[in-house]
Amino acid sequence: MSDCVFCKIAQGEIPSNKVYEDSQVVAFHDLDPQAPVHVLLIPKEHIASALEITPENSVVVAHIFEVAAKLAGELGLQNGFRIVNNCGKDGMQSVQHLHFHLLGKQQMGWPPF
Ligand code: IU
Repeated sequence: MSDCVFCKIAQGEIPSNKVYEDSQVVAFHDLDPQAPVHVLLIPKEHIASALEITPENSVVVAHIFEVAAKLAGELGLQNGFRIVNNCGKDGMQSVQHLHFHLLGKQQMGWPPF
């Protein structure tokens, strides 16, 4: 999508601090980290939110979780981590391109609100 910031990051049109890239997925450090490790994983394909996941595009979601597990190992998150997807207004989604937050290197709390 032409006016989507994360599409532009995925295409390399906007610089980001990338930690992983393949033909389907890009992962980069969040500009405003909420934990010592805070990486965003996005599909290169524009999917607006978790509400737009379909049987046709859902394979990339499983791939994102595989990549997240690999990155968790590389980024020193052997003690655990959290993967978050914010969806829609109530979910506090601010960028309308599907993304998963990989957060770690600290003790998390629960519940998250
Ligand atoms: P959210 O789940 O939509 O609320 O998260 C969007 C995240 O994208 C948020 O943590 C921002 O700091 C982050 N981000 C970024 O890393 N780089 C950007 O250019 C923009 C947002 I716009």
